[in-house]
Amino acid sequence: MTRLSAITPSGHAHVGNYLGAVRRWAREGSAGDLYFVSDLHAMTTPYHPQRLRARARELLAVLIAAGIEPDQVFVQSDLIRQLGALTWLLECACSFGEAARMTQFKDKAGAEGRTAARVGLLTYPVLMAADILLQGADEVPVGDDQEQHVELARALARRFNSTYGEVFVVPSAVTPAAAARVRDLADPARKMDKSRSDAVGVVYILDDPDMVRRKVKRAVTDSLGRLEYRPDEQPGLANLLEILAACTGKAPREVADGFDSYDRLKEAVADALIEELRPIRDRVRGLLDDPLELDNIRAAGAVRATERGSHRLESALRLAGVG
Ligand code: AQP
Repeated sequence: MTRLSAITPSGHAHVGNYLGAVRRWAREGSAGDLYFVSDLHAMTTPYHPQRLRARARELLAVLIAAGIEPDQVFVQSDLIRQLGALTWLLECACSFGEAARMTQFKDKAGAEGRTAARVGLLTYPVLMAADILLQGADEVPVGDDQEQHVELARALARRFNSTYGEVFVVPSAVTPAAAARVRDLADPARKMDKSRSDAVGVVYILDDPDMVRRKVKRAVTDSLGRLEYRPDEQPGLANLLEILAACTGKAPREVADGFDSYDRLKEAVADALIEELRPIRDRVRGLLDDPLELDNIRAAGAVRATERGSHRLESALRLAGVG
């Protein structure tokens, strides 16, 4: 059984990525799982090439530092030739209407105006289908926002299999067990985001302890002065309680009982986050300072993922009458 998950280098990794995804992958994943840095997905909107390269490297280091086995990781663009070929086959099996009705496309292209949007923004769900189908993933854990993309991958796999011949595993979308949805400390109405330009409410994995403390101290709460876990009425406070709960393994309500002031709670959240992130940050820095180790992990991951997908791609090309 293969489960496939990814993280996009659209910015520096933050505590939401860590508590909500990467730490769980490391702790709860199984040996057959695959994790990749989806750098090609970070190109659908304007981006900076050197920054993309550096962030892809940083995220690969984060996966390893969090405890994911090096033989389970790879970087997407290391498979760009295979993925490019498979994406084309799948694009030729995908209708314009199917791609254009993806909610994410409508949301993101809506902001820019559809005609100005990059074609890659329209077609990246097909690239995502290629990511999944090339590796023969059985399951793809996704949040609500990505479920539609896995549906597309299922539809394309079925269509290709029935039109040209059986080659692809039809994947399922699985909903991961509820995880902390970490919200922005400065704006608890929004989730913590990598690509946010204003970083005051985003705690990055690589932030030093002083910075973490400063951001937590400035976290928006409320003027009610009630130390209770009430996410609807007190979202900022609830976010802090959830973060502390995720770091201590307790329930947010239980955490709330231990404090009598917002300031003390913030101190405790800052302490817990600093300790939670310290070993990860140290290991990420170590990996970034030792390019050889990270290069070796990356190169081995590329070979494994390429080999894993090559027979499927060869069969698909043959069945499609090309190559
Ligand atoms: N705030 C969050 N709380 C909990 N989990 C989160 N994830 C992202 N933000 C939070 C989870 O991290 C994994 C990798 O995320 P992604 O690279 O697919 O990025 P994303 O979901 O689009 O959100 P980001 O990290 O904030 O990036 P941008 O700014 O580009 O949207 C996923 O499992 C995700 O659920």
